[in-house]
Amino acid sequence: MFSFFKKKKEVVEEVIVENQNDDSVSYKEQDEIFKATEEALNDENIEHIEAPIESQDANEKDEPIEEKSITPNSEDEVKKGFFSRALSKTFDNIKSIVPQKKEKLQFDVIEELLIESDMEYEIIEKAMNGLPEMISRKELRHRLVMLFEHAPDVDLDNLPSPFVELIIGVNGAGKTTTIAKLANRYKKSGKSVILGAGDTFRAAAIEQLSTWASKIDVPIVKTKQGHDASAVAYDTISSAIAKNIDHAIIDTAGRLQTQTNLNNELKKIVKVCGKAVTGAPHQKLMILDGTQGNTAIAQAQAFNEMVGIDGIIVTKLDGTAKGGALFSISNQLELPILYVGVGEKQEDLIEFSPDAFVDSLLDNIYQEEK
Ligand SMILES: Nc1nc2c(ncn2[C@@H]2O[C@H](COP(=O)(O)OP(=O)(O)O)[C@@H](O)[C@H]2O)c(=O)[nH]1
Ligand SMILES: [Mg+2]
Repeated sequence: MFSFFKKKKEVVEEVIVENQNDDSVSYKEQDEIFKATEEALNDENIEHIEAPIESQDANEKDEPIEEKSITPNSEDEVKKGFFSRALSKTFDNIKSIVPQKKEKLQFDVIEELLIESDMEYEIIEKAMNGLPEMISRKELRHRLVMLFEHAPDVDLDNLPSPFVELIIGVNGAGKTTTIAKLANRYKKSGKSVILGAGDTFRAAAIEQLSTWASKIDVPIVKTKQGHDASAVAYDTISSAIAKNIDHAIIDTAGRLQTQTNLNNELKKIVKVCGKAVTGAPHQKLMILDGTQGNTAIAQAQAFNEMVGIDGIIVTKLDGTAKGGALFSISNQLELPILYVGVGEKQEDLIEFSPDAFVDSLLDNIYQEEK
């Protein structure tokens, strides 16, 4: 027990040293939270773990929903339908360039429609290099799908429990809404979920996530505005362990006073997650606003340099004609796009599939292949 205590003490000290520039955190409180957590763990009375932090009780695990027996093909058809509805603005734009579906399309026409959909010119050149003057659907499809070569490196059928996801991105990108969508999705598939209100920078952010938590009916760990976000992350994970919860999803602030401040806070959260459970956060997900097209890439690069991103979720694709930015986002960042957000409701999240996305795009300009 002594060695455990000593180990935990080191955690607190390390955190304090690393965070000495961050004046928004009360060390005394942070220390109290860690001490309480430590005691709770030592007592093996884990129910006390959330004592310093206001939280709701975990719900009983939902009965797992029976898996639908759909073949991969029909699943792709369903996804294709989702993409064509959700990306209607992008596709309408493309259709205005190719009003009549064709068997083969001219090189220049394809180039133009990809530019129009906000795909970066460098990537268009790369994708189309060596293609003939008249391009068939098959030829173009192959090149476009290739742009999404970066597959997620998690084994979805074999996730650690709790599976910890840290949600990262600038303010307004759609982080909090996406957390609600993910939570809803996991819950619907029979998994249990806990949320961590780690955007402690704004009171409204904590409120917003709490509202979603009660709407979706999942527990949440939260603290007051200005308090330590990494303590929230730690307690969320500890609570997930104690209550055997499958998914812990942790929100973060999108902007602090300075970039250094944000950088330090994110690094600290990541480190503290790893102290709560080895290997956490298992995924650091970057949320990008799809209406920003390629400008979102620079943001993602900055965050990637700060903490290393594992996957991307692009939001607000329902409101934009810039859906082609998905190609550039994945290709330039060398990261997989895991989901896309297509509305403000909890159901408006589609699992991203390069095949279904490219096919639904090509359906708008090419005749069916014989
Ligand atoms: N149309 C649309 N709006 C979205 C989507 N995702 C988020 N939003 C809206 O974007 C705004 C900012 O979202 P929020 O989750 O608060 O962003 P955060 O600051 O990154 O946490 C809210 O009004 C959301 O309803 C989406 O996929 N489509
Ligand atoms: Mg938010």
